[in-house]
Amino acid sequence: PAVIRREDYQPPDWLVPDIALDFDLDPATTRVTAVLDVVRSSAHGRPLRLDGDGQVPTKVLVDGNPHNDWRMDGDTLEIDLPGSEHRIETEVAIHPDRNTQLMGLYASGGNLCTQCEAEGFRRITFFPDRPDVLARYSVRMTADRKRFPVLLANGDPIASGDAEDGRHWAEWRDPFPKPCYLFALVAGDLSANRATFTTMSGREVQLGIWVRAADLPKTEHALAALQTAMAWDERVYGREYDLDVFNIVAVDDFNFGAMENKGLNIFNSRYILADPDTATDADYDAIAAVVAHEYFHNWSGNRVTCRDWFQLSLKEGFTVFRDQGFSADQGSAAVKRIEDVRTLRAAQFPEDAGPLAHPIRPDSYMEISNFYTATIYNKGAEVIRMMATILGPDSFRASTDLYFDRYDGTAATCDDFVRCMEFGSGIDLTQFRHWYSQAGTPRVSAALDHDAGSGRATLRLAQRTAPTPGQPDKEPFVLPLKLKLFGGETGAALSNEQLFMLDRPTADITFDGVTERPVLSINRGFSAPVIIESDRSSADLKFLSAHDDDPFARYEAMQQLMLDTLVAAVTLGRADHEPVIDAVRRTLEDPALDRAFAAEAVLLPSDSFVGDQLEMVDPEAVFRAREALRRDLGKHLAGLWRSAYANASQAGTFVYSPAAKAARRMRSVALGYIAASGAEDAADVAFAQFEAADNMTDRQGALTTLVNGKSDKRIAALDIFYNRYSGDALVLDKWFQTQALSMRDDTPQVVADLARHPDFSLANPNRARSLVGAFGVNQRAFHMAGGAGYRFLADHLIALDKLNPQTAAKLLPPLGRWRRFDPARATLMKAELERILATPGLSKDLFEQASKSLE
Ligand code: DPP
Ligand code: ZN
Repeated sequence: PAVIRREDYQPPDWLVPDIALDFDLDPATTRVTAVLDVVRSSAHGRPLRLDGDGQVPTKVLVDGNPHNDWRMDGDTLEIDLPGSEHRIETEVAIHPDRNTQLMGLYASGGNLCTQCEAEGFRRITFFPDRPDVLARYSVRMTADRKRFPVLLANGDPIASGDAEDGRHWAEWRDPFPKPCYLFALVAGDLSANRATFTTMSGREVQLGIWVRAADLPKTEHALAALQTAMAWDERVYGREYDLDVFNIVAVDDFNFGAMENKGLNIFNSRYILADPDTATDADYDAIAAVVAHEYFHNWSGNRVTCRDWFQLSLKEGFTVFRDQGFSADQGSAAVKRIEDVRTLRAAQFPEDAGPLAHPIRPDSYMEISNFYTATIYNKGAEVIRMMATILGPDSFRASTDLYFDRYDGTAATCDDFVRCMEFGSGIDLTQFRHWYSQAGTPRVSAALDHDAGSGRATLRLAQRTAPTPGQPDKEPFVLPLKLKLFGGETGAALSNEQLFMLDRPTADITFDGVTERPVLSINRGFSAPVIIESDRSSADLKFLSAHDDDPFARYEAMQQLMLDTLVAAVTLGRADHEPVIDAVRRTLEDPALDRAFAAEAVLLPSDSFVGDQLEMVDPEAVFRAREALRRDLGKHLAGLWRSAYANASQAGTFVYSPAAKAARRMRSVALGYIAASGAEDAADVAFAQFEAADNMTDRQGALTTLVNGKSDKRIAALDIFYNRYSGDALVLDKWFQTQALSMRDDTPQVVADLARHPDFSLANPNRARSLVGAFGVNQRAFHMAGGAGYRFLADHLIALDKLNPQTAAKLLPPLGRWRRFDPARATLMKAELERILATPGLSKDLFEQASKSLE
């Protein structure tokens, strides 16, 4: 496949100020007529080139007349045109019910819907499918009235009426010029939960969340989140909504989480539907975050869009940063930061350390779908966060105002954004731009010396970033590091928090008047997305975990203490569990601590995060070390876990409030430790919780504990769960996923059996991810000796590639991590990558991921 390079960008030869689309909708064959007003963009003689995907036009008219000067160049329709402005009409026939890629126009649950980002619009009609061609759309749809009573598109509804043969039609118009990736239509049998929102200038917006009628009661949370998000974006970023309607449609078959189409968001139903019986607290939180994210795109993405797909992080990194800020404001900001950093470390750090590493603004790609990554999204958000930190809140807001103002209605670049940060603040970000061009996670070593005699402490900092594919040498990054010193004896603050910019390979910072032995608190709030290497002792980490006044730093000290302990256990074969036990005890006993924070702080780092710290991952040794520490924590603190469990078992019915969420979280964490201790009644306690639960958080928490344990009660619980929810796809996903994530010895076999379960299907992306995706990130099960896990993943990727290459390619990365494992495992993993590459008819999606993983 061809490699597309950022440096080859050329502005479009032809612009399309207006497009009128006419859809004669039918699941088997839909006829699409497109009328494009095209304008030659400069004095060039090149033909008009319109992207397609596998179709040939059934009609081509130029200025109303049949036209013969056209040809197909592969999938591209090329038309010779004499003048500088023409009206082009094409017609194609497409087949939604055969569209298993879920890109373009497709059928889901009897309804028709679209997904066009990144390059799906070309599967609907011929068009310059690139984000810098902005058009005003008018859309007419005709469809069977019974099957498709609701017809939605972008913008505002204009007119509707009856047609012949039981059909009806509707017209929509979107006054805002937009790139074609934001086009959407939906035709279906749907009902709306409606509300209004009055914007800051007093306009009333009609809101609608469209679902199957039976699902209407599950849309309340999403609708409330939408209203909250609209108000938040006005207050925090000064952004007002711009159309008279805002619709969201939930569909069951969806590659992404959701899509920000102008005025008509289309969502994976997992990010809309919730009630206490079927959704966990984490689901509720994710729904609010994704609803906000897609809504925020109306400005960061739609009003200001991307010049080309290399700029994807311009909208995604910024919008993730915006949704993180929104979520932080809805509950515990400290816990939200912990969760976001955990996600970054679980998904992005491994990407940066592996064969698929790329900068947040990549230089090349074969298939853009492969670049919807944790790097573009989550590291992209961290890069925006660093600029916000460097600028300070007022300058940052002035700079985002400037950005929205200056680039409204245009297709911009990452550099345009950074330049607005510079203009708005007067701060030079020249060197900071390395974050856009260089991949890899910087490592910062921090060594603190103290001379008691002179009262001087010296902090020696050094940064280095390992080579990544195509980038052997790195320039130093600008790292905003928040620092503070505490007295190791008195616990007093020895300095104020300071923001130090590490912009050279090394730097020394001196602190005077340091009269007692100092303890270093560094990268507070995770102010830079780096790995800190410091030589802090267990005693110092234990101290910080109890005394640091930055909640993230406190969490981090505990994590580091746990990691050091687990790494020692794996590499030396023994470890002293006492400091961790002591630190966890203090956290549980500290009455001043928010329970939500405490529940996160006492969790051990995941198997894979421990593995990431090792020269070479030994999955079984990591598993054993972690289990041993869990067992000791469970046993030594048994009384505390029991009382934490009892205290968290609130009476009364379910409420979704920060305090109730914190209690449920602590309850599941405590239950996990009670089970880890080997207590004889653990399975009974878990099963009782499972049966008595009036909400999914408690029910799934108990199920997870049982599914990780040895008791036969897990079989009963799984059966009860399955039967209770057999009609609910989103909950069945949890049933598959919980088993795929189990730490039990038999997980590979269980997963292989589940892949033959009648409810398993690769055709639905959520279901594929719930089993195949979850298994791939279960470090112990996936890497069990013999390579059965590798074969399982490769078999399913090859099968899924034939249906939905985009979703298949996203599940490949676990196989690409072979360099991190012993030669026996590495050989088996490489063999599976080679087998994938040798598959006839492989998609470019999977080809790119597999071939880069072998390089
Ligand atoms: N729908 C995806 C997102 O919002 C891609 N834009 O991130
Ligand atoms: Zn997004």
